[in-house]
Amino acid sequence: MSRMKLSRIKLYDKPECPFCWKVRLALHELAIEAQLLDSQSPDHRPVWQALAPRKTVPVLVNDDTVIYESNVILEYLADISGSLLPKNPAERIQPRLINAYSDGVIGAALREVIFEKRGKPEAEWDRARIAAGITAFEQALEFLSEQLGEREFFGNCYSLPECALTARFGLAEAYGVHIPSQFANLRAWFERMKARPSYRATAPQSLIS
Ligand SMILES: N[C@@H](CCC(=O)N[C@@H](CS)C(=O)NCC(=O)O)C(=O)O
Repeated sequence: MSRMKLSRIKLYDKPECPFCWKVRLALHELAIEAQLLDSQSPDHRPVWQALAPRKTVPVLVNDDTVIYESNVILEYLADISGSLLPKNPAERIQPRLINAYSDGVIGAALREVIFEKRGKPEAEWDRARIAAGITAFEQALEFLSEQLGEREFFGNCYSLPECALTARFGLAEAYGVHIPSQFANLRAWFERMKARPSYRATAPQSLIS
């Protein structure tokens, strides 16, 4: 793939946000250069907030183009690069569906664990909430495991679900939630994703140091 020099692209970012991480993965995999701007810094916060109607990250800016939804960002990156989604419309469906499942189902389950543990001493954790989140996560993995089967990727190439689920599983692992051994195909898939240069290059520093 040719390396695109598009460093005028800016990404208003937050390292531990799974939606931001999936965009960082996409940028790295596509070799698109972007300036990562910390949305929480006093220099960038007012600009970011003015751009994002729901005050969420990520926000991608490319000249006059402003995109404040991670999935619209991914579709845009796929459009400008010609990669990240299969070419055939019928084959694009599966990666888009798994990406939506990652946001909606996997994300909702993990949120219970991460929001409960984050910034709290262990003694104050609501263990029932954490257990419910882990159960929901493991149930959701059954569908993903079936969908992946013995394939290398969820679609016919590295695409949206690889970005979305790598970020989700990476954060899960950091919060002590692991893929159970019965889902050997998902475990192997995640190990392959972690072995790609994009993983270390885009992971929040707090996860890899
Ligand atoms: N649907 C949005 C969701 C983005 C989102 O919820 N981002 C969270 C961080 S993970 C956020 O910005 N929360 C407000 C904040 O952190 O100030 C997207 O896909 O971009």
